[in-house]
Order: sequence, then structure tokens, then C-alpha cells
Amino acid sequence: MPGIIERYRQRLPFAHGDPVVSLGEGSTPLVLAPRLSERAGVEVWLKLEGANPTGSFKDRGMTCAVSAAVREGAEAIVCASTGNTAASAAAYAARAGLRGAVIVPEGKIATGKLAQALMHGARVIALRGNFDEALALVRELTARHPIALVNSVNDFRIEGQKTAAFEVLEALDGELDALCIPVGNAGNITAYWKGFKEAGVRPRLFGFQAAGAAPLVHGAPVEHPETVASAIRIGNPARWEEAMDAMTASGGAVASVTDAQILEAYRFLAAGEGIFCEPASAAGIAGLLAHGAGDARRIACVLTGHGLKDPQTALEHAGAVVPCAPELEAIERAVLG
Ligand code: AN7
Repeated sequence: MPGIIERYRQRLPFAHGDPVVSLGEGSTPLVLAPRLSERAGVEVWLKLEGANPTGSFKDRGMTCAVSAAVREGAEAIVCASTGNTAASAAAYAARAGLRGAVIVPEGKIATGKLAQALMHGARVIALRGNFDEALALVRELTARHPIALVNSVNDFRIEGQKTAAFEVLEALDGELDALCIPVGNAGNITAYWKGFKEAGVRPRLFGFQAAGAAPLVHGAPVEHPETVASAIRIGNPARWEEAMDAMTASGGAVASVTDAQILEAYRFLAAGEGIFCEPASAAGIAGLLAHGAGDARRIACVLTGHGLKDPQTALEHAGAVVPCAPELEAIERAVLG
């Protein structure tokens, strides 16, 4: 499959002949979740955005943001990130031959994401501060220097990410009542709403935040956000107004889920559906299970990132391995016992 710029060029701000920096992103699976559907009492489809080239939905936006940066003659890109944006920006910068710098909250990003950003050759800067502080600083930095900012405050990111809404609609023949999605900096829910509106449909959008990082639920920024779902440890979302508009105008809602609910949904999806997502992605499932999705009969949930991004959290919350001596009897006990 071609990447999303080639696939949806008529609906994106790119002309034929414009530079395209792509890793073949998009065209991710949409799979029915029978056990989750039974538990939730509705038909639930899962959009596996962890199947993108760097393992998260960010690649849809990044192919657009980086292609536009190349078109504008940029030599470097920068972002603040809880991890996935950093991994994606680093990969697309490498692909484009641009310099990349990523600012992450020190000690607060998942191991896989850190490994990705470093392997792709980005300069990884660990800020003694949180994501919100990092974003404020890179906004100032890019106002002073000719470096392209590739956070979702960049409109090309929203353009790229709206293509996920097109794909969901294509797979379901346009029949969708509601969408459940985790919300951090609020770019992705903004993008889905834009995509749905452009496609002429209005499913209810239900956004879910972690209880310790739920500014949209409280109606005020959270100064010290905390959650096991490090990707959405964000206290002052940049697309605040647009996210609230998406949920209000679509007849949806915003609500929060506890870390315990997130981890329960995380394990349930992995063990019950065979789908391993990262904790932030499970927040959308936890929200559906805890709060429902109104009167919807058919729902899509966006699983924003792959479980392999965060092996440490997985190992902390999964079962133990079974030690075994190299003997048949011991193996029998271990396997069958
Ligand atoms: C797996 O990488 O903000 O509401 O800097 O990685 O569009 O921010 C990540 C966000 C959900 C929330 N799920 O999306 C970053 C970053 C995963 C994520 C979100 C993120 P937005």
C-alpha cells in the first residue's frame, strides 16, 4: 500500500510533484473485538494504529509535517514529546535526511520509544520538566530559529491524522455510531473530527483521559500530571478548544479513567483479544467499559500505539515466567501443571 499522502492526495494539501517523505504509513487493520463487544454490549471495532511503521498513529501526521518541512526548505525539525512523536519525528527526519531534535520529559518516556529516537539518530534531549513545559519551550525555540516544529500544533499533523477517520469509514461502509479515543495533547481527536466532517458523517466522539492527567474533565490545566499511561501524561493540551468542540458538537463526552482501569483494559485486550497496545491506548477501552458510549450500537476504538513500545509496564503487570530444569518430567509439570 502507498503511504497516506499518495493514497489521499486529493484530500490533503499536497500537489503532484511535491516532495513526499513516507514510510508506507496508514492502511492499518480494523478488527472486530468479539470479547470486548460482548462485555461492552455493543459491536466494537479496533483500529490498530500500532501497525504503523514506527508503531503509533503519529506516523500519519508525521509524513505530512515532514514532507511540508522539506517543501519549505527546512534543514531541521524539532518536537516536544511523551515518546511516540519523538520516535516518529526521528524516523521521518532520518528518512528525509534532516536533522532531528526531540525534547522528552526526563525518565518519563517508555523504553521502546527512547530506543527508537536514539536509533534513528535524533538528538534526544531529556528535560528536567514535564511535556507541557517542553512544548512551551520548543514553541519559543522555533519562533526564534528556522526549525520546523512537528508537534500537533502544526496543522499538517492534523491533516495527516484525519486519514484514519477515512479508513475507518471505508472499512465499515460509513456505518459508525461512535468513536472512543484516548486524549493527551488533543491533536488526534481534533484530526478524527475533521476527517469525519469532511466525509460528511458525525459519529459521537468519546475522549478519555487518565484520572491523574485529566484537564479537559476538570476544565482546568493540571500542573503535575501523573499516570501509568506515560504517553498521555499531559496537563495542558494544545488543542483544548478543538477537542472540546469535537466532543460537544458530535454529542459525545469527555471522561476520565483510573490507572487501575487502564491496566485492567490493557491486560484484557492482550489476553482476551490477542491485541497488545500500550497503556495510553487502553485508556479508550477502559473509558468505554467504565462510561459506555451513549446509545451507540457500532463503535470504533483507536488503539493509538503498540504494546511493545513499553515493555517495562507490560512486565510489571503481566504474569511471571515459569522456570524449568532441562528434563522431560520438569517440562511436563511446567507445561501441563
Ligand atoms: C499512544 O508523543 O503527545 O491527544 O508527544 O502517544 O493527539 O496527544 C503522544 C500522545 C494517545 C494522545 N495515545 O494523542 C507525544 C504525545 C498514544 C500517544 C496519545 C498519545 P493526542
